[in-house]
Amino acid sequence: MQLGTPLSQYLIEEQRLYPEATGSFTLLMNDIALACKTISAAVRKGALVDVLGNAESDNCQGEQQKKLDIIANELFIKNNIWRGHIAAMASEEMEEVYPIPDGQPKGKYLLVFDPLDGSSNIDVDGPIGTIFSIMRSDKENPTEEDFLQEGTKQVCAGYCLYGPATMIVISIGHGTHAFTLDPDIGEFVLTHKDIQIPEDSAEYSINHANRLGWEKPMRQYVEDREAGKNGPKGKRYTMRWVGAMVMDVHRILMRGGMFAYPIDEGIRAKGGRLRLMYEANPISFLVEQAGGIATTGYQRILDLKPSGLHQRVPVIIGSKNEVTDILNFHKSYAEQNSLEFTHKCRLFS
Ligand code: AFP
Repeated sequence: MQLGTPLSQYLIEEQRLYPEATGSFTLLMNDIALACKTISAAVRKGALVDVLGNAESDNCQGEQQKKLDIIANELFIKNNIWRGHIAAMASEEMEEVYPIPDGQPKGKYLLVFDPLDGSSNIDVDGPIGTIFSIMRSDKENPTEEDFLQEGTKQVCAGYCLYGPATMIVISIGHGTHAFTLDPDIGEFVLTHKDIQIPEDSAEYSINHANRLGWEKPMRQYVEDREAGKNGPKGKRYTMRWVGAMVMDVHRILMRGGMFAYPIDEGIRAKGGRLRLMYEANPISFLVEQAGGIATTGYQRILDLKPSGLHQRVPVIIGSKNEVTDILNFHKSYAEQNSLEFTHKCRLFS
């Protein structure tokens, strides 16, 4: 596949690898791309079309909704509901599964999404994105239980980043590829083929304000990096934090690094900060397909059996050698404190 290939062509060529394919997945992906272009258009106009600011509602997790959260959620539903490729949807903004209404054709896929990740950046003109995950369904009327599949079962994972350029990054299990929206032709074109996250890096991304609540392994990692040239790595590190996971992860896909939203005492009761089904799983799939590691510190994220649509988990992802150091700290900590540690990693020292 050459750089410059349109997303629609990439999808059809992938479809041809499977003679039994009906084309339903290809069409679903085109619908998702259209939804992302529509959201991108609303994001670009910003204050000009009154899409900034708070809505007069909270989402199902008690978080203040932004107008764009609601608009993006509705655009995603509107672009995907009528085509007949989906059995049901679920989103950060909706408490329960959103069924395809009776009378509309239903398909064999489940679509889970965070319509607008990084909402706190909306009003400051910062980067934001949409994250999505597609799984299979063998039911005509799927329930929440049918959505609770391990991340390894995702058929496709991706995000759309609304940054200086709009980019869609996807993996259908054959590497991670990025397509940039060419506004002149209205099409996503392949600009980053088979992304490989560098194994080493001198950049990490974490909300330092939570530091006092972190567990010892995460504090140990950050203290080592803060020590710079005098630390065990013998080099100076840089810290970057955008507050939108899509952007912090995109940087890692482009040039390596480590991103973490680890467990801390302030969020332990909730299980973590980031949501498993529409944040951690799709992002972990993309990262692993690009040669990186994704873990809770103790378990591989993609192996977790979800317990609910809105379950939260600790997330530590990125360059192999950085994340392996963190895993080694967790492994020792788990041994000392009789905690379960199951993440298998061939790089363990
Ligand atoms: P939203 O999904 O509510 O927009 O939150 C964004 C996010 O889940 C993730 O993208 C960021 O990394 C993280 O929250 C930032 O959280 P804090 O800045 O509050 O620590």
